[in-house]
Amino acid sequence: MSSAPSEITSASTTFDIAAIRRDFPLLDRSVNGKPLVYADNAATTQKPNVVIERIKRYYEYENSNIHRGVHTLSEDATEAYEIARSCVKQFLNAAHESEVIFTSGTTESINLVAQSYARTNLVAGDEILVSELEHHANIVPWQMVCQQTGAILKVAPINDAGEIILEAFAELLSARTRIVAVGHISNALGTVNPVERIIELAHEVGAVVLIDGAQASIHTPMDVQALDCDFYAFSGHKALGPTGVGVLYGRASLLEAMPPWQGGGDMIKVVTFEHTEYNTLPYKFEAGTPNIAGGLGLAAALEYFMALDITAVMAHEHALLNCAIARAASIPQLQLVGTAADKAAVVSFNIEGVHPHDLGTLLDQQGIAIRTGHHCAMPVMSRLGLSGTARASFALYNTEDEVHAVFDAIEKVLPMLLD
Ligand code: C6P
Repeated sequence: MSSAPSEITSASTTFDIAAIRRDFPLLDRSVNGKPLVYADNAATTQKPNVVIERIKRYYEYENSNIHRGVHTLSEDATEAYEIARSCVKQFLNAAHESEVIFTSGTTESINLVAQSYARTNLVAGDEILVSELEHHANIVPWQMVCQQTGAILKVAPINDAGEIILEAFAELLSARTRIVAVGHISNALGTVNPVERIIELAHEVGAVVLIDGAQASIHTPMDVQALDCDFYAFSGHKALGPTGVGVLYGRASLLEAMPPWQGGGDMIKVVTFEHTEYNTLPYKFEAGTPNIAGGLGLAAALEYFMALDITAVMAHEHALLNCAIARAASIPQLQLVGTAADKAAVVSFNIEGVHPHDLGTLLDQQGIAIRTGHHCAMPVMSRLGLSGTARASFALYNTEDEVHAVFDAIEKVLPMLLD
């Protein structure tokens, strides 16, 4: 590759919260005249300088289409994109680069499996098993496949704490179960699901397992080979990377046998009007010009993350969770929603007599960003008898002071809301 004008470096190679915060320029801004407290990381994370710079460098210096040109720019961009794929492979601990398919995000990754694997392999009477916790992106694509094939969608129940009831899950498994699709971590409640056990149980009945890792990618150790899942989906933008790019990991033996989902350039070897020969993996599933800058930005994000002490990151996020739970417990009107034993740093709650949107709006005036509503998980809300919640979700760059700021602000606006 030709050398770039400047090398991109990251300040933090270990877990140093002050250094980490300096890497994220947006955290410095104020909102409504107050210092920003960004607690909406389950919706999307902020981006470190290395990601912003990587995308800028691509457009300033390297912009070219990939897998097509013989000129230097195109060859360089192609090489960079394939290095980005290797970086994702390393992040996931996939066995091979060909098992890493770039998509536009978790939603597209799940739809790809639904339309390529499930639509062609399932017949009427087959079953797809999801859980009550799922995000709409891990429900609706399966409902669509059920309509197309006559397969049946089964739903594993949760308990009042927001945990999948494993015994009930196991009872729903049978020889008819062809696909199990569950989230690694619930976006609405923060529950960390026992995916290792779920995968084991599903494999015992011969089902193929897709894990929706949108909320897990940078919040739990990642190893698709140790998990032994068949498919794993995640989004770049929830993993410190850009929007519009994501990943589908698939076991090579399954991907090989699956037909392409979309047709177009790059996913073919030979095209005639009589016959088209498809490309090899992973290109068979990457029709058209991909989000090249997005792929490079995602790799920069994952490299940044992998350079950190991941055990320390997890411990830090756990401390934030414990701090949030303790503060929540000190507000009598506040009711936590989702009290699983194993939780990520996502705290969902309601305040008696207060609409979550009203709370979110008043917190925004204090510079605090949280999400309110059903969190694209309406079935879990209805299971818990709620129309929505307020949700504070934290990431590696949040501090305990910020957790306190969220709850201090709730205490401050509460009298106005209850008036
Ligand atoms: N959850 C949230 O605020 P996309 O939009 O494709 O990047 O991710 C979809 C998705 C799938 N599964 C889970 C578990 C998710 O949390 C999300 C996105 C965001 O909770 C936006 S609704």
